[in-house]
Amino acid sequence: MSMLTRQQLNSRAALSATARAAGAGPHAGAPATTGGPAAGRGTGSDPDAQPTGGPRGDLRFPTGFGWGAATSAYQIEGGAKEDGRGESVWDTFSRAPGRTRNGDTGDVAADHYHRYADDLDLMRDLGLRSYRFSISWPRIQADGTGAPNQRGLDFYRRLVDGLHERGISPMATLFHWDLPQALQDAGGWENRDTAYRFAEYADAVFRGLGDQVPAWLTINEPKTVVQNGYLIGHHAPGFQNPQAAYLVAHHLQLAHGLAVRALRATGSTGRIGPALNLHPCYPADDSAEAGRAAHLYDGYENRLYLDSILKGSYPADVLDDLGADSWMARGIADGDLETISSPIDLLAVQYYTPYYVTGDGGTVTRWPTSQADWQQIYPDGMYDILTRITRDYGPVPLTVTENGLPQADTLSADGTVDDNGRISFLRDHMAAAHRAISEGVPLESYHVWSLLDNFEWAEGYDQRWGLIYVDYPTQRRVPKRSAHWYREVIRANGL
Ligand code: GCO
Repeated sequence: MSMLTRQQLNSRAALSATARAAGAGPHAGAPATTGGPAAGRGTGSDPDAQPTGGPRGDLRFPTGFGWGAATSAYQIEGGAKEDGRGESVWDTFSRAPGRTRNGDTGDVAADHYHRYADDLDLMRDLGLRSYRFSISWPRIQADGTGAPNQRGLDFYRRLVDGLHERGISPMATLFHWDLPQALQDAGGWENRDTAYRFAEYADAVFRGLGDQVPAWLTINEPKTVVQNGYLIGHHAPGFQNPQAAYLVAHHLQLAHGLAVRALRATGSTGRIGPALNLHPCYPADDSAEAGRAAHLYDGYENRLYLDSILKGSYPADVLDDLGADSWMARGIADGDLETISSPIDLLAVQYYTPYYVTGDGGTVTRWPTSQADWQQIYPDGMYDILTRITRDYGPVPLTVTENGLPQADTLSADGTVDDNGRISFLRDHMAAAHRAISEGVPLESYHVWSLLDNFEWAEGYDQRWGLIYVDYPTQRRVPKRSAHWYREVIRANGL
């Protein structure tokens, strides 16, 4: 199977298309026979299940555990033309006809740029201990180069100060996909120079905010840029070029390493690491072919990012599969892997779904899916990925920076949003994380994706991922039932 075909199957978009074409709905697929490490313990939670009540305190988390929630700039801020913000690839992409559902854009989104103070109060009411947000590169450098825009830095300074005033620890992502369009016009992530531009931007942010931000994340989900942005073209910049895709994978990781070094060079005591979406890849059956295919799939999904950052080498099976003449292989310069593997302080894990890989390199759906049909609900996958990292890469401090599910939540006439399926999902995944901690995994914090309903990329506003409902016409916020439940979890420090 060609690289493109496999990687198309590999992406969320293609996965859902495949599932739809096969008529696969919830509960499709046979039960695992071997099913990999988690076989036999599957507890895919039912998205329609009723919660069994509030937290009972049976599963206590370590003292000081960092209960949090996450967002990203383009998905919530709006304020697209304010205070000197430049254009990003997502402005261009979402405004192009047919690229997003209903033609939705992030021009207004949840209007967080204007409502951040109210949103900070909502975070305080939830009792959050940690808030993960992202900084919009085009607010800091409209064209991706040059002196930082003070008004952009000031916005994030106000946000960070507001978090500290409310006792919430800031965790800032430097790049959550909103590349300045001017840099895209100069070749984007295909151009090695973009990695150096990123390091300059990171340095400007570190100097502007550094003393107030204890934890930094470099690149959010490089794999999604590779797969959705450059293989499927379903995300900005919307290309379909497998050679370019893996060169981009290398340059994104180079950018990560350069930013780690830039932070150290400022003398900051802040911590830093990448934010990786990781997927356990299980063989779909017990054939040798499925075992081999699942291993290579794991290479593309996980080891292509983990081995390089944590061990200083790309996985040989993936490099072999790409070929010695691939653009990526030819783009790796001497010293790059030393840069990429610069020591990190924490590894951010984003867990949404497992993959079940067949002997021909395709995938099958085994568990109920959420409104996002690429997402199979499988809490044990959280346990498997966390324990696997510790087993294979040593005791690197871990934070879960995204976990959650979308639902078609509605605001009822009495002003409530009953998202019981989300409560079940979160409870089961938190329990899986707790099990990993109790077996020695150094997991420090957990962030729900997401704090607020927001712009879900190509899906526009149809999928609601928030703990807090956003009524877009009025921008009114309504904490969902899951938000009330989460507040009690935080208060009890457990389930
Ligand atoms: C990602 C991003 C988030 C998404 C979330 C739900 O993982 O794609 O980090 O921006 O909104 O994951 O799909």
